[in-house]
Amino acid sequence: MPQITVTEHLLLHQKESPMATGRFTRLLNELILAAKIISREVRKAGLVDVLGFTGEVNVQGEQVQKLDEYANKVLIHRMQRAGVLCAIASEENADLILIPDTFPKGEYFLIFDPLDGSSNIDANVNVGTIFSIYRAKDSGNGERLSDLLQKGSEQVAAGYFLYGTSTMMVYTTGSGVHGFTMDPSVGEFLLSHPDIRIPETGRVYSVNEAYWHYWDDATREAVAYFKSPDNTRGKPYSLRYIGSLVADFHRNLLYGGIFLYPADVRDPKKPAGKLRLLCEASPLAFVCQQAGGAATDGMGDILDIEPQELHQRVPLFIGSKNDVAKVSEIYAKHRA
Ligand code: P6P
Repeated sequence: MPQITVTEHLLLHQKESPMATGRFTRLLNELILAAKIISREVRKAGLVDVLGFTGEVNVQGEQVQKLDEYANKVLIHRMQRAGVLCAIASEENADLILIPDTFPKGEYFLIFDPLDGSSNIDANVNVGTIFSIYRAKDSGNGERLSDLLQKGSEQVAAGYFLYGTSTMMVYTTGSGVHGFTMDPSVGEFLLSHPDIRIPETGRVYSVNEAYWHYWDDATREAVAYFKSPDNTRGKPYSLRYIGSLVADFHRNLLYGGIFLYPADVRDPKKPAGKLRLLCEASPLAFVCQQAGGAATDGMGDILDIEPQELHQRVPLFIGSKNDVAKVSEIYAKHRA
């Protein structure tokens, strides 16, 4: 296959998309540079002192891993200098990260989870970076949250980097989903998965069943469906759960399946479950929808949710269209 880089692929596709400016390409290339730097450190984790906890706690109340902190710093440093952003938001930072006046600003707003799944790093399990890109609303200079918080359907681009057996980048700008694999010998992401389509019905379900006793009846019925021999497949789905969202999502995107992180009553501070709307659910929902899949919070499409706050959490059911539709059907029945 001819070696097609992300930049070349964007130029080929930009003709079809409203981003026919070099500014978006510049944004994506800075993101790619940050991911290359993060990938280099992830690959040698264990050899250098990036393992273990910093002893600090992030805005989510989670122990911060050194690699978490490193990835967050690399992304903020690089993206503040991209010259096309008006603001940045990170899963690790409570508030908006503004662009210092010393750097040119632009019309895009970037949100990311710098290193999702980081609790797995010490066990050498895949981790990932998730990103979401919006255009700031015209009303302000893009430094007010009200200019930035928008529905997932307003995203201009979204995707993730997966630091796994190889380093991959998967993204969409609204013209399908495309996967690139890093060729370490040249340090470039090269097109390896053009036009990814998720099977309409999957064969895998991914959920942490340890929370069974904390779920409502609709959630229990949905999970029971996927492991029942009486479902439309006539046999149980396989349970695959790595505990690293990007890795679980990516496998289901390629093989077909559904990832579930339902609301549960374990933690009254997190009634909607653990995952965040803006830096996890929305970007993956955009990728999934563009690949022919779907994503719901049990009530409606993830991409239709109007965010109320930066770190808002939502239940997430995402993957093959028919499997997500089954969850929506069960939830609707229990609401009736
Ligand atoms: P649980 C990792 O911390 C993460 O945010 C996602 O990557 C992953 O899917 C989820 O949490 C795992 O959560 O509650 O099953 O351990």
